[in-house]
Amino acid sequence: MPALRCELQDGIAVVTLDLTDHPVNVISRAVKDEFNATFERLAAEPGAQAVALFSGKPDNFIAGADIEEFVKLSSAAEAERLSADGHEMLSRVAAFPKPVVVGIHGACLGGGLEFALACAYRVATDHPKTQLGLPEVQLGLLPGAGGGQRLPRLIGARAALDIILAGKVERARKAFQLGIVDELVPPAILRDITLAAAKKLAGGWRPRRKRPGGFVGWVLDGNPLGRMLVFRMARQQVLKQTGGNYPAPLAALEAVEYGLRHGIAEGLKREAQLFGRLAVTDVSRKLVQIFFATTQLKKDYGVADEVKRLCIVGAGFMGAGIAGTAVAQAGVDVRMKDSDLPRVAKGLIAAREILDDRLKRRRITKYEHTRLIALVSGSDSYAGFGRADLVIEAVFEDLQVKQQVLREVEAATPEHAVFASNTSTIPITRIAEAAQRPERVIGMHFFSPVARMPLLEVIPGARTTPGTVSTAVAFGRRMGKTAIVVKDTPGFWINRILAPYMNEAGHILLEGVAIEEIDRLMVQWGFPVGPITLLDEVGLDVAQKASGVLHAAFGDRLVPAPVFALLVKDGRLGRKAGKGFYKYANGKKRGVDPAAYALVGVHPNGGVRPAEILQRVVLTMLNEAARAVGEGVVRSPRDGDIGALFGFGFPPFRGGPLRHVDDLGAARVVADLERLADRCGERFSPCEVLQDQARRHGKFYP
Ligand code: T1G
Repeated sequence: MPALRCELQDGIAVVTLDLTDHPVNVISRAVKDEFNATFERLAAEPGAQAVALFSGKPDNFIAGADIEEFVKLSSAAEAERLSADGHEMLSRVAAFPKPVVVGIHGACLGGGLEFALACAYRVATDHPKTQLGLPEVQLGLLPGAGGGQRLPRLIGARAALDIILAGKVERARKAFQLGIVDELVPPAILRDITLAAAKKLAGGWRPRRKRPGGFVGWVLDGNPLGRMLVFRMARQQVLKQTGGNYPAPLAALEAVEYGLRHGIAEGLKREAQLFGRLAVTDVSRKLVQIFFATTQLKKDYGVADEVKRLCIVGAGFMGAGIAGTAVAQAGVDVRMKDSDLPRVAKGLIAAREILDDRLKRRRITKYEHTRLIALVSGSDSYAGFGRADLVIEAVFEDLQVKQQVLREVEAATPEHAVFASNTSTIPITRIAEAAQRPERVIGMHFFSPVARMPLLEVIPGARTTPGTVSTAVAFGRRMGKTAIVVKDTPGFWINRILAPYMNEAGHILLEGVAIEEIDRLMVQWGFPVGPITLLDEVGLDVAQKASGVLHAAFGDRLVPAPVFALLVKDGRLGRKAGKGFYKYANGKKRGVDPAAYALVGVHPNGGVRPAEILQRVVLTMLNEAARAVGEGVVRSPRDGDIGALFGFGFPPFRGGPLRHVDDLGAARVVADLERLADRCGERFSPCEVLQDQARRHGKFYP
């Protein structure tokens, strides 16, 4: 079926793009050929004074170039050719002898936005589904169809770099404020306004656009010295954020700078060369695999019951975080309950702060803020639970307390209501022993802070039904979470593989390695923060409790590092207590607290070599991850890797712990673990899964 439909309407060629065999519009080679043929025909069509392009999809404009296509590219030269073909097509659109106007509704990303940028005029709908951006660096690429050349010239270098280097996607209103979009309209009149603009342009009218980037943009972008300053600062920022592990943002920076210096034609050539090189890197392959894995994950677990009212028991830090995030993301009616009204009031304030933050960052309008605030209510009784579809408890981490809450909730809620526990250490099956309806009991383990951490672990108990799993997963997704279903075993997935990683950091600290050195090495390896900083963020009391549960369940392999207990005893709970391994003041980290060393009875003396630190901290996690996969803790290596990436920032360019085992090779991992076991103790003995893979030359991703 052709992707383009074309009809003449009152002197305007109305072109509709609709890939009927694909859920979203993408620009593939075939679509490119159709565009070229169509524009060639329209150039000679006397009945067409202008072109107006729309998407035939209900809520998707163009999702970019066809990712499926460029993952098949085998050489840089081939990828460079693909990019150059895109340039040829869009240069034809940009130089088209008649005005080309696009009416954008839905996602307009990557090559889709690059197509729109080549057009003469852009109209977009003011709708949450209408998002515009150049997310290519998220795939280890750079905008390969002229985005790095046209966007800086439209909105200024700084604003363009802000979008390109972070792979940002902006809502339509922001895109309009930046000048990417010329008109912002309600969906109902998108077609009319777009056709009217095409008519006006056909009659010779031209839009008056503000200077790209405004006065400051003119000063900085408009002269070599200003531009050099902008690019130097941008380069420093990229290196600081990526640690040099991600080549794409630096390449994108080079393409933009080169084009501004040597003109669009030369810029496009450099862009194609750089795109070619990036497209065949291992980093890009890994990031594209993550995109497809997360996309597939969205499809698992079938159809769920609609949750219209969420109730939350426990208005503390986690409960309020869940409430605020649920309202902000899912726009659902939320009722919080705690034992007394002062606690409820505190929870409501904390939940509201999440909405206030969204308003402050212009993620929502004042009207939306007011509407969402009205959705959150609270009480010190179960009043209002009679209409609950889902109840999430976030009360004190104690089995009896949770079972009592479960009994009370079942008495107050309808038969169909799902009861979810936010527990991080107690088996769901144990909690469900107190249930009248154990099939509706499940775990929904959120990570702190709920508003920012993207992962949700969904844990079915022994008698939880698939429908309950689907409801919990679907609602987690409505909250903007990436949900993985994990087995009801101690520590579930994230805490299970983080525990040995954190323990090993504690052991290495006791061997005289400085706290900053341990954290620096792991950040350099690709983590967002080091293990010691992570302990302070999570809370040392929480870490101690979780590692105690794992030690009890899995034996000495996971014995907690003694340092945790020593700091907890001294009230050093981490950031939330203003002190842990680091000191904190006014919410900011103020460096390592020397008193922490005194407390654990060690003074940094250099200790273990960096290479060994890395090996011990990383391999102990890989070993536990392989073991847990073998026990079925996660449903697939894909889920385990996605969980580690979204749960605690395992370096995406390494693909996840299981992909990393594949890259290293099981035989090498086993040999290294055996050497560490000889030197540092039994906790490093390679698990059976790895030994078996080493023997069979097997892989987690065959
Ligand atoms: N190419 C191929 N398939 C794509 C695709 C793409 N660009 N985008 C989505 N799909 C598939 C996806 O795999 C899934 O397939 C289905 O569409 C629905 O996706 C030259 C080089 C657009 C916001 O990075 O962010 O342009 O599993 O479940 O939740 O400079 O998809 O159903 O068979 O995610 O409604 C840049 C990636 C490409 C955007 C829609 N573009 N896509 O979300 O649906 S590189 C992107 C998304 C590029 C140029 C460069 C989202 C979405 P299946 P979905 P959704």
